[in-house]
Amino acid sequence: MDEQHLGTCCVLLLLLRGVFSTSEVCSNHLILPGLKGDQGENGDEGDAGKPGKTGPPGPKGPPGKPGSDGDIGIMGKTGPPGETGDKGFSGRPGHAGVKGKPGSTCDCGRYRKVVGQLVANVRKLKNSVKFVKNVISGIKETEDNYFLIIKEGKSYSEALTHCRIRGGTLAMPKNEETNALIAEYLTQAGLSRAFIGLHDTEHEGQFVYTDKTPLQGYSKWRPGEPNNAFDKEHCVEMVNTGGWNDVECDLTIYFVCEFPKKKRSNGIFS
Ligand code: MAN
Ligand code: CA
Repeated sequence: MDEQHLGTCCVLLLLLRGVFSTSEVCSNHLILPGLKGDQGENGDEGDAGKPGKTGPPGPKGPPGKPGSDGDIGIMGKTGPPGETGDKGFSGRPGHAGVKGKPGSTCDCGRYRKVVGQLVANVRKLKNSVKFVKNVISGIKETEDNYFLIIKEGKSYSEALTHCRIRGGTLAMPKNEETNALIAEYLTQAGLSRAFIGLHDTEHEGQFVYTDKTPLQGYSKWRPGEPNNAFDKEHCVEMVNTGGWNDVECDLTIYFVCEFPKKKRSNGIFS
């Protein structure tokens, strides 16, 4: 092979560099370095760098402006009372009073006492007149008793006292004959109701007469009575049909007294 062919062969070999090893192909030949290539293109811009470390804290800032005023607080507790003030000045003397009546030589205290007694007696007399007026206006009787309607509104206990201080008690109808007589009496007097002497103030539901005796096989309760309405009814009224109803003892209504014609065996009127 001539020198020209040898050169051509080596150029080809150079082109094949990177595919085959030159030392293997051209081991017996001189291999010259090629020309320096053109400058390469600039590379792409690199990625953003990693964030830097947190710096040290900055210097302390200036103090802020004072805030606006707060709301007014709740009123405090009342303080303890102060000490008593000094006594005021005396007022000016008042005008002179009117001249008194001429004095007497009597023992006035004694007369005043007598007048007081007279006033009390007049009051008693007035009550007696009222009672007698009632008697005159009508009285009913059975074999054993007189019955009298008292047209004065009183509570049960006041009514009972009224009858007792006159020697009687509240009416105690213990049989149909007496009950019917009192009922007729109420109707004639134009009354619709009146207290009679029956109550259960000591034991609820156990009615006794004012002489403390229990019902004696006779009663005249209206239908549905006694019902102790509102748990407050412990005294008894009779209505003008003769029926009985338990009512409040504090009611103020007329009432019927009963007076025995003769003393009872124990010597008291009961
Ligand atoms: C009604 C009834 C009676 C009761 C009176 C009270 O008439 O309930 O039983 O005594 O009311 O006013
Ligand atoms: Ca009742």
